[in-house]
Amino acid sequence: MMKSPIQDSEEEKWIVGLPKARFWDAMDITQWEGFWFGPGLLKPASTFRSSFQARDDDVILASTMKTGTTWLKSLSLSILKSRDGRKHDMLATENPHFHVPTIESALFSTKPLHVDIYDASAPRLLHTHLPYAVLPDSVKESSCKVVYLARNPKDTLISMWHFFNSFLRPDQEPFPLEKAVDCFCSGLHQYGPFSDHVAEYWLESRRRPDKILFVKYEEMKSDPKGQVSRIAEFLGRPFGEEGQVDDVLWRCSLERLKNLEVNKKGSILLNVPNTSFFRKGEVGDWKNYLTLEMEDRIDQTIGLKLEDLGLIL
Ligand code: PAP
Repeated sequence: MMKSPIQDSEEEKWIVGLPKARFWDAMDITQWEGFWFGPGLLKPASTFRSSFQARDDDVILASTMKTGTTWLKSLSLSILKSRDGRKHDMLATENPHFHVPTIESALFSTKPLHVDIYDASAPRLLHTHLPYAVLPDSVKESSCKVVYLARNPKDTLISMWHFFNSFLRPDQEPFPLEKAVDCFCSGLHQYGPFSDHVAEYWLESRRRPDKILFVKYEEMKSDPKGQVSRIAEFLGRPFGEEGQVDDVLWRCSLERLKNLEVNKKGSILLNVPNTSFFRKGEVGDWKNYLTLEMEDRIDQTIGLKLEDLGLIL
């Protein structure tokens, strides 16, 4: 594995000087290049940025948190590496995050990794939560492909709220939703601001549609066959046989993944239980939680900003 060209001491110095904030009651976050990062992620993010050499046949999945990454990882893995799931179903043996590592978390992990992200077999299938601005130049300049998954901000927030609540002790109250909305609207959360994260990839995907495929979670739900075929074509692996798309969709379905033994126990990363990646997977679940006032705040800040760029989520 390649070493960071930045020495530890130097690196700590630049991190110490960056703006800090508290994200909900969950963690300290640090601002770098206009975005907020959770503890320990800046060093791997800068290592990735400065030393990763993309290959032309790499596939990089990208997303901000809780937009359906686990689904996109499962689908892309099935399209690229586990086409004939009846013979070789990789999802049945390990959690999708095991097979498709999130680069910055993988570099950060203290656990020995099963894949060396630098030496993984081609085509390398990797993921990042990092904003477009901090992707390595080699990712931007090589012919590697990027698939970005976006989701409605209100559903993303509710998914995030449940995710962090799942780590609370039974005697702890959930973080007040009102405050969670405040933080989300002002961009104070891991990989936030949400609108800037989405906007950067959106604009770049419009500038270079052959390089970045922009996918919406809601369209995956309403037209799964169409969207998965679109991803497969973009990755140069269109479906041929009748029934292949249905098979991939079934293997990657929330119902199936949630009930696989491998996802009902254990944790893939830093005590994040595998179960926490699978919840309801519904469009519009926010309606069960947000007041009209909260809805309006998100629409007027994040929603309008994206609409101005021609993006409706
Ligand atoms: P991450 O950022 O921690 O990787 P991510 O996978 O992006 O999480 O998002 C989790 C959301 O995707 C959950 O949404 P919910 O909280 O609204 O339910 C989860 O249920 C949903 N999800 C996970 N797997 C699937 C799947 N196979 N199909 C559809 N949605 C899924």
